[in-house]
Amino acid sequence: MRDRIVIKWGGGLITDKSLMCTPNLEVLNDLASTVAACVENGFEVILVHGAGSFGHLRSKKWRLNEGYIEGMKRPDDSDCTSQLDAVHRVRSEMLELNQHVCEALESCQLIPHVHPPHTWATNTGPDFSGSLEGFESNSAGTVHVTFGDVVSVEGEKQFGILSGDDLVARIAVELPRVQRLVFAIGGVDGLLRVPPKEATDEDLIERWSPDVAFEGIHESEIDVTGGIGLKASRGALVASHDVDVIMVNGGIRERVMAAMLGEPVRGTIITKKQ
Ligand code: IP8
Repeated sequence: MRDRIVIKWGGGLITDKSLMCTPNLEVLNDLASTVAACVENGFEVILVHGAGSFGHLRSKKWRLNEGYIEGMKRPDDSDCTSQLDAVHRVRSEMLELNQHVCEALESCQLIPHVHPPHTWATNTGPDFSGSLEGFESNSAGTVHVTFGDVVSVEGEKQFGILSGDDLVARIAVELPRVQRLVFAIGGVDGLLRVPPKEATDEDLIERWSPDVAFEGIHESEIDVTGGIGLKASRGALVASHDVDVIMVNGGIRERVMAAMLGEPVRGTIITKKQ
């Protein structure tokens, strides 16, 4: 039985967040090679990816994170006719991003087994519903893959956004033999003491627990989920179940590789509340 590593590829890392539906193919290929190397080292890898410009922009415009809004007016310059139309569009755009992810994995001889959340999960947040049984099976070279998505929500809301950060939390806690959870994020080395624009190398928080303050940019005008703060809080939740959790700069292949293999690396180790 092989040990498992759960990795989250941030949406801001694998897409150009400012341009609608634009993947970052170079980064995807680099990241896929780290998964292949881990599999060669005898680990099972479960991959969860974020949405970036494939999910957040349209979801924000149509306020999909708030659920169904009776009589919502069509926003200016939208090519969708209603919130429900936007739900379908975001789901299909997420499948499109996932296709890029799968192609990168396949080019490294890996076999992706995809679980789109809207087909098996309901409700949002860390206690969302849905069986994780599908992620249990594993044959050599297979990588289970899932991603942040628009899912059905019980009651008046009807739908909502399930973040990949909530998916990794449940997967890392509930599946057996998970050794580590790695967050590969875009543009920063980990959690910082000062805003990223002002930060020097010394401002990286190397070991973080929820009682330590940090500064992170949350692009609330773009993001419909919780940005780096959500990763930190879900990371601490996972750490409280004795799974190692680390956040690294996903743009640097060697760091992602080292983090996945549990080797010392520049980044932020996340621990439970002290
Ligand atoms: O980027 C968000 O997932 P995240 C999913 O993992 C959508 O938070 C559809 C915006």
